[in-house]
Order: sequence, then structure tokens, then C-alpha cells
Amino acid sequence: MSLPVIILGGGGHAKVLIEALRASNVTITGITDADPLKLRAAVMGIPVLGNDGIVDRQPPESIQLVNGIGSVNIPRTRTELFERFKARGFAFATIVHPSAVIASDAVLGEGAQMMAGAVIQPGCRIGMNSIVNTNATIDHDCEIGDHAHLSPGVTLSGGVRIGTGTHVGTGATVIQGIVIGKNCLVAAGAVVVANVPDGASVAGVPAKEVRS
Ligand code: JB3
Repeated sequence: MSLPVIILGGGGHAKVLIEALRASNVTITGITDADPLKLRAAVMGIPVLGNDGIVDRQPPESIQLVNGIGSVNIPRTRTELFERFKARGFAFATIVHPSAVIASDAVLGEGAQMMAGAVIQPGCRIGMNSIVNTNATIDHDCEIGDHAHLSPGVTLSGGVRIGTGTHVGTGATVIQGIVIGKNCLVAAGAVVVANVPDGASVAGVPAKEVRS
């Protein structure tokens, strides 16, 4: 990653990214944020440059973007920003914190973010713009869809498939071979022992479907 980066969004997720980028000696030009109250402020010493119009004024080949929007409170914003700036020719940096352990044959999609302590075992494919958050572990031969978020401390056993846009909450566990569909919500602490259909929300031990 040789180009300097601009981070989209200056909240909690951005702070974790700044730490990972600094640990990898990446130059961070600045942050954009939609909140006018954050303009002319700084996040961990990185200046907030303005709103996303700042990015539109950069030649796409001069910078890389980092998606600083998490996927907990505003899940669509993260996906929309990625798709909007990709369509304009910008590239998103794939982030791997130096403490993450990534198997030699794992495939990481554009803009995927492997945070501190993440473990990705052999045969895994990690989708574009996804987050494998702090200390999440993904065992062999898993497939993680685009825009998915595995929260801190998630454990996936071997051969699990997670669909596009699905959020797996903090500390959830998924046993081997389970298929979780697109745009699902797995509550924090759930233990998933059966397949989950597209769009479903599950919670509990063992996880059961709940109305979202
Ligand atoms: O659970 C963990 C470890 N992290 C959570 C993360 C995954 O998601 C974290 O605790 C939060 O729940 C959440 O972090 P995030 O997305 O950083 O949320 P927040 O701290 O609320 O900051 C979001 C920032 O994005 C705010 O400053 C918003 O003003 C800004 N924002 C919203 N829409 C935007 C846009 N910024 C830009 N550039 N463009 C937008 O469209």
C-alpha cells in the first residue's frame, strides 16, 4: 500500500483503523465526515478535511480510500460509500493489522479490513469491504461475503459461509459447515448450530430466529 489514504468517517471504527494504518507505516492524509460539527477537528491527530466532496476533488489515482464507517448503527452507509466511490474509479485499501495472522492462501477482497488479533486460516475467502474485527477467528475454508462484519471475538469453525451484508455480533460462535444467508443479523453471544436463511435475525444459545 504505497499511496496515502483518506479515511471516510471519523468515529469509533476510524480510530481502530488509524491504529492499524500507523502500525503499518501508511501515510494518512486526512478524514472526511458528514457531521459539520467535526469539521476542522482532528481524530487521534488526523485532521478532518471536510465532507465527502473532498474526495471528489482528488484524482482517483492519487489516493486510496479507507472505509471508516463501521457496520453497527448505519450498515447501509458503509456499503453505499464503497459502491459510490468504486464507481468513480477510486480504490479501497485492504487493511491487515500487523498482529493479524493470515494464511498464505487466504484471499482478501478489496477494502477488507483485518483488525488486531484476527486469525484467518487456510482456504478462506474474505469479501470486499468486509470487517474482521478485533480478535475474530475464522477457521479453514470459510467464505465471507462482501460488506459483512464479524464483530470482535467472533469464532467461525471450519467451512462456514457468511452472506453479503451479514452482521455477526460480538463474541458469537458458528459451528462448522453452517451457512448464514445474506443481510442476516446474528446477535452478540449467539451460538449458531443450524443454517440461517437470507434476511433472518437469530439470537441465543443455541441461536433461534427472532423478529428484528
Ligand atoms: O464494535 C466495534 C469494535 N466497533 C463499532 C463499529 C464497527 O461500528 C463501533 O463501536 C460503532 O458501533 C461503529 O463505529 P462507527 O461506524 O465509527 O460509528 P460512529 O462512532 O458513530 O462514527 C460514524 C462516523 O461516520 C460519524 O462521525 C458520522 O458523522 C460519520 N458519517 C456518517 N455518514 C459519515 C457518513 N462520514 C462520511 N465521510 N460519509 C458519510 O456518508
